[in-house]
Amino acid sequence: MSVSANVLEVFGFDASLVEVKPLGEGLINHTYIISSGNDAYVLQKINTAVFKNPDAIAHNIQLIAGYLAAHSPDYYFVAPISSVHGNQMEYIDEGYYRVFPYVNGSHAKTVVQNEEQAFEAGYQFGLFTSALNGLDANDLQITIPDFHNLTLRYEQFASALTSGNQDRITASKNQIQYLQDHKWIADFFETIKTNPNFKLRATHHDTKISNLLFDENDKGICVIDLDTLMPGYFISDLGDMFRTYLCAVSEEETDFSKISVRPTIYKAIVRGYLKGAGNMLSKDEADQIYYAGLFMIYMQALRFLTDFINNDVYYGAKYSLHNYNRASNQIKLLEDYLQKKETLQIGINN
Ligand code: GN1
Ligand code: MG
Repeated sequence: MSVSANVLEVFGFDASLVEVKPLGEGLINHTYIISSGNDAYVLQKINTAVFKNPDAIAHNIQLIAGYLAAHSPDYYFVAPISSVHGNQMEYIDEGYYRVFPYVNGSHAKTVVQNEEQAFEAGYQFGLFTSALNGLDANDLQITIPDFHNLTLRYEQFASALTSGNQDRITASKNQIQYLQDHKWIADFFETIKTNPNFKLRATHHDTKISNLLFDENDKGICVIDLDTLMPGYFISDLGDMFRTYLCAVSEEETDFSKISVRPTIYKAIVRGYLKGAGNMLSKDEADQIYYAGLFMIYMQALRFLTDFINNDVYYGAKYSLHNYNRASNQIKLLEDYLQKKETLQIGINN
């Protein structure tokens, strides 16, 4: 995929004067870095198979940019730049695009290397949600309906088992059994949905480490990738940090002997998150800090395996067993997370 001169021009760039290169490892949107003299920008093409209403994304970003400017003027927020037509999102040659300024001196990480980084990320994502605590989450539009509705994710998995690729179902027999045996994780989510003490909050929904920009001293600068910002529960954000920071290798790792939960990182995430979140969480919410990890790791295992069984229609695959391996990786992570439950909770006040 390359970027047409037309797209660049709509955002005020002269295609003959800039350099455009792919950026990052996101599975859903296409991201590029535009170098223009001493300045750099990040261009994204929105995947409209996933985000069926890209204007909802633009609406949400504008809403929180205004809210943060009014209520937390010191909060560092990177808003998209306007096109030559004054829009933050443009429909060009059958695609939706937007451009952010590149934050100078920033870098993104793909894995968490130490407790300091885990603390910093926990802190930044906690701060983000608490800065938006006074915003009525229902004013945000829903960019992907039922995105983290674990009940529905389980149903999608169950229906893939009846309509999906039979060879792939046979090949995943053990993984299917494991996920069925752990359906109680999805069932527990039902009690959260009906508990009035679980607040619907402005939730990021994709708190992997690459969605936080760090400076050269490894201090967090700001959170990025706000496409899935919408009403949700805190367990999505805290849980995705557990899912993606606890282990020293990512969901792409196929040597499963390397998959292990690091209790010191768990504690650092929780300490950072609670510092950023302040006293935002209710008692019922704080009681489910450990569950947040079960919720997200289990959901990601379900989503990868469902996609494998459905011939990789959602995530795509670089090789035939790609989503099978990703699902197996997440199951291994879940096993270790369950096994270390006691150790993780020692010294954590919940
Ligand atoms: C997708 O595209 P990316 O990497 O930002 C997915 C997340 C998954 C993640 C797994 C919209 O995020 O929910 O956790 O892949 N986003 C969407 O790597 O489905
Ligand atoms: Mg994302």
